[in-house]
Amino acid sequence: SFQVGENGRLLKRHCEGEERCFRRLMEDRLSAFVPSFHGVVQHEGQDYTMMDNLLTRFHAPAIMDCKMGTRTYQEEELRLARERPKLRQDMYEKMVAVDPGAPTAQEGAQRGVLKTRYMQWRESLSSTTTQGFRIEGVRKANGECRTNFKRTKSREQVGEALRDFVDHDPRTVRGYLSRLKQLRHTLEASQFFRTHEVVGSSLLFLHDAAGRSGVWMIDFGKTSPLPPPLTLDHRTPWVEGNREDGYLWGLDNLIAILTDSLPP
Ligand code: 4IP
Ligand code: MN
Repeated sequence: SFQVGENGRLLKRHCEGEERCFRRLMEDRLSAFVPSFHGVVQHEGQDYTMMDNLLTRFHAPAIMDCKMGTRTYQEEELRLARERPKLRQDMYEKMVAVDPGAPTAQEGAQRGVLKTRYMQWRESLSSTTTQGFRIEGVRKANGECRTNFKRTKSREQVGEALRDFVDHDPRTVRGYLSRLKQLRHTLEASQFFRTHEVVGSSLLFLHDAAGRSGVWMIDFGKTSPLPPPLTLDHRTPWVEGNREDGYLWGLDNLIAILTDSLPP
């Protein structure tokens, strides 16, 4: 759903909610942590969101995508699942491929699972539930790609994957830590962040051999404004109805795990 556009721009399949987030984010103090938004364009009959291609700032970068938060689906999905339950065969198949024992007897007979059930299963299998974030994918500078993090769950497993991503270089870790702490500080003061439920959004990590590194917030397709005067602190545990997403709790854990990976 991505196209590389001209002069360092990226085209992503347009989505109304994401466009609204980008417009608000450009006016927020978080703008330094988000790829710049350049409007919506048409290409071969499709609408695309145009934004900065962050990769062009680096030379052969290593790339990591971490999905933030303890919940990866919107509360709305739960309501839909109750009102109009819809069985997903594709999600049942993705589930069986990872763990043939995961579906219940009923799900096996139906050969289908609800989307929320699938998403919750993915959360508890990975570090989403236990750490408040999960690694979705990594591409090392040498071109080596890994997306098999579905069962990377414990603090130790996550730490090991992070150390491998930075090739055990403490300078790279220090660069990321300083950026992540600035991000945390900015999130805690952001009007946008206080007033939005941020679900399914990722942090994009980039570093290269020249010693450059950076972290940006991406993917706002499932980020939604809260009905005023509701606000979130992004650390309080989620219970249905409170809209909390665990984003900052996850960022706290990510910072702690990276800090622990530094030599004493
Ligand atoms: C995917 O599952 C991700 O959870 C997607 O979330 C989700 O998209 C997909 O739902 C789901 O199939 P795997 O990562 O296990 O393949 P995200 O976009 O946050 O990565 P949405 O955005 O729709 O929840 P479907 O319904 O698009 O298939
Ligand atoms: Mn999505």
